[in-house]
Amino acid sequence: MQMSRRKWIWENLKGRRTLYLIGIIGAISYNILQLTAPFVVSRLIDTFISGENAAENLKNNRQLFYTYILAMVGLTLIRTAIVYGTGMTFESVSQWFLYKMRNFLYNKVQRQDMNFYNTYRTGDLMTRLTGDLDAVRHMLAWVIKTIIESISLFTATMVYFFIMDWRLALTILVLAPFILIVIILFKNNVGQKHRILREKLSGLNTAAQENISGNRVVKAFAREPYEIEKFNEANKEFNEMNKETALTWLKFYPYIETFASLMPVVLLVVGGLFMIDGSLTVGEYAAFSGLVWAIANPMRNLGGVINEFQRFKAASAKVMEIYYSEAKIKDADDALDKPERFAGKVEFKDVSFSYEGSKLPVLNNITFTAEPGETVAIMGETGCGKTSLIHLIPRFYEVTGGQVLVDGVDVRKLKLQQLRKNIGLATQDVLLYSDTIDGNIAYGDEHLPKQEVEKFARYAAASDFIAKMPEGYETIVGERGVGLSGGQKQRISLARALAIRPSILILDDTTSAVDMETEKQIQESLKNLDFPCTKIIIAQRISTTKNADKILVLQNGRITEMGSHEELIAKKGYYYSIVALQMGEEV
Ligand code: DUT
Ligand code: MG
Repeated sequence: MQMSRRKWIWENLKGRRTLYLIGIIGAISYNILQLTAPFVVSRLIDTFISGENAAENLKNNRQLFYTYILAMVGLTLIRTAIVYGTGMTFESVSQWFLYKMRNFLYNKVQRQDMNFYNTYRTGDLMTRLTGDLDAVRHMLAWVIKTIIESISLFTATMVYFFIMDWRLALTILVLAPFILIVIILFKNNVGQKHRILREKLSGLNTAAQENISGNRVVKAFAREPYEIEKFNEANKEFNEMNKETALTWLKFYPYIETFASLMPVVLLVVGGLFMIDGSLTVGEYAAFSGLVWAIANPMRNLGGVINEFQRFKAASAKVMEIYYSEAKIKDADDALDKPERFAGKVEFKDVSFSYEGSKLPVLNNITFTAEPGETVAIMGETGCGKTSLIHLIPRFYEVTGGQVLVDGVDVRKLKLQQLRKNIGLATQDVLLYSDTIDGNIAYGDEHLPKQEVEKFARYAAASDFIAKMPEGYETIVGERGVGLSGGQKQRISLARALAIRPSILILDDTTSAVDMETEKQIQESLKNLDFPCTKIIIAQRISTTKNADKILVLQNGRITEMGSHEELIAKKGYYYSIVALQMGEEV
């Protein structure tokens, strides 16, 4: 359940609440201390300069004079110390909050399911974890502090004025409502703008992120000018919205400024009149004129505070959305604990599946079993649902009908972590990290000894080309595997999948980009792995499928043929036609 903004912040300040409250108290106290200097000055003036016995006091009561001066210096020092301490407190609490929250959100994002990643754009997520989160920190560090400062200064001064002369204080309250009205108008006006501004920033980040990571496509199509123009467009929109938001304040500012500047004038005139008619002493008038800024400044600050607050509101909504997002696919409360290695039996029972938001079923009535140690090959034309099918085994998506069972247990009843640790998956579009080849292969098991890394590279027929690289296993591959060929990347990704010694190995077209000879080599080592393993292999080549224990032919999301190589040839259906086609090609 989503809490209100205030509760959310308070909840997440747990651990630093006391410190934060100390900061707030600090801000209140140093603002009250602002009054001491004018107060002491008024005492000084009335006692030693303009009061009835001023001359006499100055002569006989030097002691008191020095006390006043010392008090003023002392209080100023104390005040400075408090200002410093308070600033440090707000800064450290807000930085602590930022750090904690960013880790928490990153964690959240990491644990989301596929649907989440299909919904949110990377650039938008990045904006939430950086700019938006920083706006929340700014709220904690600056906005709240400024609000506290303004309110306490204003209130303290008002109380002091009331004590000095209530009529004078009332004069201020007559002007205040005008300022308030302007402020409310401004708030409504600027809030909407901040929401749009925030979307524009996210759009800008998304444009940059997509263009940079997709730069090879951009280059291939020589679309740089188009992309630059597109970015320029996003940049311009952001820039214009930014200007518009800033201008909103400039539109309201003159009114606030007029009232804020008018206030001292009115006060000084009214105060002057009171002094002339004797109800205000010269000292009091001095204190009072020395404090009119303490009334005017908080009014001036209000605009900035409200502006920042609206920015916070827009940003925090985005941050809180991620904060409260829940992965739909997660461990069931009564999930089975199965810490031991799985046997590797995979069963589909009348499974149907469609992607969220689309009614069209991608898979229908899929039923088959892969016994532990068996090899099941899946074949079928592009778009028939092969990748969708294998993604149901590690429970990347939830079935819409039927059941997927691993070791006889519905995957929805297994712990995700335990289930996925038993599955080695080499995906269709290979993603490698900017790390060494060694680091990429050992991704699933960081303590994998070097000989093991090399062994799995050998299994994946990758050791030869790795040996030829300048720094061998220590060669750093660029972002997403730049610097390697498609087939090389596939082989590293295969070695990575093997390196966790999975009970279930899933290969999604993993050898599509390697040559026939290398593929034969890979098939050979997959047959002779030194650990038991069920293999589910999506492949287009007969050379891969023919040795499988079972071949599934998928057409339009349905299994239309199932059996061994020989059985399916005898059937003279789709599989047979593919065999004929590929044999013809090979000879
Ligand atoms: N599909 C979606 N959303 C996705 C992925 C796929 O709607 O996130 C659709 C596209 C396609 C169908 O599901 O019509 C099956 O896609 P899949 O990727 O499973 O097809 P494939 O058999 O793996 O095709 P290929 O051989 O091209 O990899
Ligand atoms: Mg696919």
